[in-house]
Amino acid sequence: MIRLFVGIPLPPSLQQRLVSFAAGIPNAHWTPAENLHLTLRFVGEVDEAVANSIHDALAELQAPAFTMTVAGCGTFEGGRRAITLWLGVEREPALLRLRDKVESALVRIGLPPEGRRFQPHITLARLKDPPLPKLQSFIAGHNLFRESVPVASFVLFSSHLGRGEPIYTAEAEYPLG
Ligand code: 3AM
Repeated sequence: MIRLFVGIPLPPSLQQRLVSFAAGIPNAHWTPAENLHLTLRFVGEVDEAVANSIHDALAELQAPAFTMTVAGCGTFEGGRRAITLWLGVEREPALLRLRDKVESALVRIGLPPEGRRFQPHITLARLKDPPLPKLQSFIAGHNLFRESVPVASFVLFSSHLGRGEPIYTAEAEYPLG
């Protein structure tokens, strides 16, 4: 079995820039630079045959290259206390269409549809019980961040969960036209 997700990696220069934000909130678990990405579609554990059909389906997908804009900062509330701290990604039509095409391609080959609304974001940290003033000041300090990057491909990542950080590996990369 292999744990997969479809995403857009960030250029190393932007990863380095974002990882430099990782300060000011006690007990935050910050995403390491190399793991900073945009998830288009989480897949989960699948066997090798399904992984191969996912790859074939994604390889056939056609969509244009576009510019992705990272802007804004916010949180998702998780279970009782877990909080995801993120930078937003603008909901531009080309990104939403790519996400829809990925979703349709995966559903066509028999994967269950994604039940959750697509909220494009880059996870900066996972927080447990953060002191609210520190969290608010982090958000206020980063909410005006804005950076656009060209997106010329998307990637099928595997995710290996171990004791430490998950290890994301680009299993295949699909060019955008
Ligand atoms: O891109 P982010 O960090 O928001 O949280 C996981 C990460 O999201 C998410 O998939 C991305 C790559 O691992 N993820 C992990 N398990 C998940 C699940 N069961 C999940 N998303 C939805 N359902």
